[in-house]
Amino acid sequence: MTKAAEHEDKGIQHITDKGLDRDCTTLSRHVLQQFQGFSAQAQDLSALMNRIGLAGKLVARRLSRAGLMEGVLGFTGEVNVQGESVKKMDVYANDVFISVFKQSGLVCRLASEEMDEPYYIPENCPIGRYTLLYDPIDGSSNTDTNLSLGSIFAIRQQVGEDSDGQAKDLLAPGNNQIGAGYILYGPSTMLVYTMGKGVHSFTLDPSLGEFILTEENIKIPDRGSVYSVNEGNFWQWEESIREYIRYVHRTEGYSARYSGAMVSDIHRILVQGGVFLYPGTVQKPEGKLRLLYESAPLAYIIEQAGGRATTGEMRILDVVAEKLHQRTPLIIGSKENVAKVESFIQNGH
Ligand code: AHM
Ligand code: MG
Repeated sequence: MTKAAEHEDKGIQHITDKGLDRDCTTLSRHVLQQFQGFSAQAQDLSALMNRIGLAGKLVARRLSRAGLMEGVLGFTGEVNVQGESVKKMDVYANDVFISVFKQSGLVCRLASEEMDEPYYIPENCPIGRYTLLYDPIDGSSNTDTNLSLGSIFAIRQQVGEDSDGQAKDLLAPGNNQIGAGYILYGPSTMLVYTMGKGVHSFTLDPSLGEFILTEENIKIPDRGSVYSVNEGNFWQWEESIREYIRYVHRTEGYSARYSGAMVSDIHRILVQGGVFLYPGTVQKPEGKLRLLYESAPLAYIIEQAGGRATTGEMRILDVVAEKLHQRTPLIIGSKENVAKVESFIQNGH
């Protein structure tokens, strides 16, 4: 009996390497295929996504060895523009995105959760037509306990000259994003993106150092059993949100899942259905999450997959920002689940 037959005999299942069984599609090649050609824009966006992938690999590499290195975990002692304590990983990941885009020639401006003002790369500006908005580490509170984290990004085309350096064009609605996505640092590192032609996921193969296509044209289920919200905030919410949660508690078939990193929670919902909520509170009606580099890119992904994202009052992608770090309530996920929350907000039931 051969070794394989012996294993089969013992009921040991063989783990096959999916990548070997089919043509490996890398991230940059996939972007080119999306645009069916080698136009200048297709090449720019392919190079840009490749750079985002590189930033993801650098962050993933550091996270995977965090417990073995000095100076990776914990706080810096600084407070950012949002009034939140900054972690060392927030600073590292923010700098990683800056350094990979410095060499890209494509991006003139970067705007992130960790920087008060947009960061200009003057040497790229004469030719760099794009702006990258990003949250370098989503779910920072998970950093020191080896739990899932994310990065979120949006790509926008620069409009006009931006001569006063105020980047006012970035305040335009999320409909103006030309690409968006996230990187999920979980048991494996995944990158999910859209350029308005469906939602596609990639898994980092660490031995190749490449993001390889995992699933194309992902569709979110119309309804799911998961509701994902920080119920510790119950006492601070408007009555309509409390009523929705009471409804969930008395209805069969719901499961609570909340990880502290919305990239994880929303990825679960993208794949299995359900709803993620970060509502405003009575004291802070705009909630916690930032519109331009958290809510809007995730809304673009979820809408492209057939789901919905709203503030409770209006579609996230229609919101016009007043400032770069504007916050917004977020209700996002499967169509039917989002409609149910909306109904509680708008009609009380
Ligand atoms: P961060 O980018 O500063 O980490 O904040 C965003 C995160 C989300 O990922 C997560 O859903 C939420 O904040 C958790 O906040 P809370 O601890 O208030 O539930
Ligand atoms: Mg964040």
